[in-house]
Parts: sequence; structure tokens; C-alpha cells
Amino acid sequence: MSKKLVSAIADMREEEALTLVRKMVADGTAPTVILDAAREAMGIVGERYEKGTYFLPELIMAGEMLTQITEIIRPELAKMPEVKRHGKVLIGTVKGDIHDIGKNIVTFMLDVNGFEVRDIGVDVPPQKFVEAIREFQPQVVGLSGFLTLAFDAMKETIEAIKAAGLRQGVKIMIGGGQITEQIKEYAGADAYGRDAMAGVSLAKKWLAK
Ligand code: B12
Repeated sequence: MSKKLVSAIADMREEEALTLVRKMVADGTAPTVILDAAREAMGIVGERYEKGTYFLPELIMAGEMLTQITEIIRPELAKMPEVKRHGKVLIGTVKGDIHDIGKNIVTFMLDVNGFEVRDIGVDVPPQKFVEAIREFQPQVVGLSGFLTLAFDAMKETIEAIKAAGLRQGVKIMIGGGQITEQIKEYAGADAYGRDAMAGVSLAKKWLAK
């Protein structure tokens, strides 16, 4: 059924995709399996956009489908084994970038894993991160970005955190579409997380110390 879901999303068959997700949930499919299929489909959508067979409306529709899928599986994700930990994570999508589906999944997974999460939204300027760190006092900061221009925005954000004298007090993780280990080095972050669970593992590791 996963394969069917991948092609339904990638081919913009919205109703079929949502019906399949509901069926998979009813059959007891792990929500992470559904998320994996959605991610695979988003990869295909992205490739088609790059090749010029898809345009902005398809990107928007894919985004909307993913938001709806996340809503359907939200209660199932919330049932996953939770380890209560006390710690605060501040998260946002960096300046110039409005992609938030991945960030919202990371936020949600951190939340159900017992972290207090403050999500400051999309297109967040460096100074807003600085102010939010001062106010919320998180131990972990998550920067999300899906565009190549997010590389510089992440670097600028981390530099602003440093300039404000707040860098020592926080661990910084970055993630999102085009982000890699190399960008972690470039931006001066502490870690790169490939997906939401990687983000949860990093936060757990840092807060255990
Ligand atoms: C949906 C989508 C959109 C939607 C976004 C809707 C929304 N609310 O987010 C809309 C239509 C708005 C959009 C707009 C644009 N988009 Co767009 N979009 C996509 C698409 C198809 C999917 C992205 C997505 O949500 N994936 C689903 C998530 C769940 O996938 P995921 O990466 O596996 O998520 C995990 C990780 O990223 C990680 N993660 C994410 N954040 C963080 C943070 C931390 C701390 C950690 C640890 C982990 C982590 O955890 C997530 C959950 O497990 C991608 C293609 C792709 N393959 O990525 C293009 C893509 C990202 N977009 C692209 C482009 C070019 C644009 C536009 C510039 C198009 C235009 N001409 O206007 C605009 C940019 C607007 C802006 N200023 O930001 C390009 C970027 C290319 C580049 N090199 O920069 C891509 C790659 C498409 C392509 N192949 O060309 N887009």
C-alpha cells in the first residue's frame, strides 16, 4: 500500500492518497511508514518540478496533501512510546524560506517526545531568533530550511546568536531539504538532522548531559 500511496501523492490524486492513508491507519500501519512514503513522493514531486513537468500549483498541492496527511496520522504519532524529558527547544524556518511542512513534523515529534517546543514560524530573521532565545531560554535551537538560500540564512542566524553572546548556552541543530553535514560545517551548527526522529535523538542526547 505504501507504493500506491507514493504514486497517488506524486501524481496529485489527492482523494485517493487521503483514502489510502486512512486505510493504512485503520490497518495499523506505523505512522512513520506513512511519513516515509510521503517523503518519497515529495522527492518525486521535487524532481518533476526541476524537470519542468510540474509547476508551482503542483508544489502547493503536494504541500497541502502532506499537511492533511500529517493531520490524519497525528493521533497515531501521539501514541508512539514517549520518554518524558524536561527541556526546551526553539524552532523556526530561517529568513527567506517559507517551507514549513518538515519543520512542523519535527515540532510535533519533539512535542510528543516530551519537549517543550516553541515554534516561531517561517521566514524568521536572525534577530527574531536571538530575541526568542533570550526570552524562552531553550537548551536546543532548531533551524529549518528547504532552499539553497537557507544556507546563508542559517549561517547569519548562528552568527547573530554568537554576536549576542548566546551561542555557548545553546546547542544548534539544522535540517531540511537541501541541508547536509557540509552545511552544518558552513553554518557553524552543532549537528545536522536528516529527519524528525534524528532531531528528537539529538535533543535527547544533548539534554541527557
Ligand atoms: C511543498 C513544497 C513547497 C510548498 C511549501 C509548503 C509548505 N507549507 O511548506 C510551496 C509551494 C509553498 C513551495 C514554495 C517554493 N519552493 Co518548494 N518545495 C516543496 C517540496 C515539493 C516539498 C518540501 C516538503 O515539504 N517536503 C516534505 C518534508 C516532510 O520532507 P523532508 O525533507 O523529508 O522533511 C524532514 C527533514 O527535512 C527534516 N527537517 C526539516 N526541518 C528540520 C529542522 C531540524 C532542526 C531538523 C533536525 C530536521 C528537519 O525533518 C523533516 C521531517 O522528518 C520540495 C521538493 C523536495 N523534494 O523537498 C520543493 C523545493 C524545496 N522548493 C523549491 C523551490 C525552488 C520553491 C520556490 C522558490 C518556488 C518558486 N519559484 O516560488 C518557493 C520558495 C518560497 C520560499 N521563499 O520559501 C526547491 C528548492 C530548490 C533549491 N535548491 O533551493 C525544491 C527542492 C523543489 C525543486 N526540486 O526544485 N514549495
